[in-house]
Amino acid sequence: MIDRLWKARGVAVITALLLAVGCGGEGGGSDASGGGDSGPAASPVDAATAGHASGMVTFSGMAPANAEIDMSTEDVCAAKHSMTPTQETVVVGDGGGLANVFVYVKEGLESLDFPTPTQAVVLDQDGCEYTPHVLGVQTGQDYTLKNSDGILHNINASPTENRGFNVSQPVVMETNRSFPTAEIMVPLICNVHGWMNAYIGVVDHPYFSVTGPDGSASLQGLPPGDYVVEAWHELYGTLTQNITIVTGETAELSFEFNADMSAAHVPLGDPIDPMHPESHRTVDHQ
Ligand SMILES: [Cu+2]
Repeated sequence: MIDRLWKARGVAVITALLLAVGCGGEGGGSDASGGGDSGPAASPVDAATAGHASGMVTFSGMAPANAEIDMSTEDVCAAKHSMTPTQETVVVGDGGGLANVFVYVKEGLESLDFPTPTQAVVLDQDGCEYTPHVLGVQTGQDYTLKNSDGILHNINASPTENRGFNVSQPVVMETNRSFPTAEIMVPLICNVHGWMNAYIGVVDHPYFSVTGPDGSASLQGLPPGDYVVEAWHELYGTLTQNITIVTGETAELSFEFNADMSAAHVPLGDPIDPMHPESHRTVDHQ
C-alpha cells in the first residue's frame, strides 16, 4: 500500500521536475503547447545561465502516530489495503525525511511570466485515499480528479483565492479542473469518507517539489538571483529559506521541522477539513 502510494507520488514529483526542466532547463522547451497562431508563451528562462537548488526536508523529535482509518464500511476500499490504513498527516522516512512537504519558490520570480503546462497532473482516489496526498500544479494547469474505486466519492475543494467546488464522482471516472490563481494551499476533502483529505499547492511558475519519505526537494533551472523558498507542511506550518542561485551551481535547501511546531500557523483555505479542525490556526510559528 505504502509502496503504491509513493510510486504514484514519485510520478507526480517527476512530472513536476520534468515541467521545471521543460519550462526552464532546456532552452525554452515550450513546444508542447498545442499550437495556435501566436504559439505558446516562451519560457523566460535562459537555460545557459540557470542554476539549481536541492536539499532535504527533515523532521526532528518524536513523530506522532497517524490516526488509523476504519474502512470497514467500504468493502471495495478495505480490500485494497493489506494493513490498517492510516492518515498521512506526519510521514517520516527512515532517514528522517519528512514527506508531503510542498517546497516552492515564494519570492523572486514575480517579474517572469511562465507558460502554462499542457500536461495534466493526476489526483487519484484509490482505496479511499487521495494519491498523492499533496499535489502541486501551476496556475491554469489542468489536474485530473480520478475515481479509481468505482464507489461514490466527492471532491470538495475549499480555496480562498480561487473558486471552490464540490464534484460528485459515483463511478470510475475522471474530471478535469484548474485553478487560475496562485494559492498556498487548497484543501480537498471527501464528504462521503471523512478521513479523505488532500492539499493542492498552486503556483504561477514551475519551481515546486513535493517531498517523499526521503525528504528530498529539488528546484531545477532557476534564473540567477535571490529567492525565498518556502516549505509547507499540513501540521507543522511553514519554514522559509533565502537562497542565491548562481549559474551552473546548486544551492542547498535545508528545512528542519520538529515536533514542537504543531502549534504553527498553517496557511489553508477556509472552511477547513472537519477532521482536522485544529489545523486552522492563528499563531504564526515563524
Ligand atoms: Cu470518498
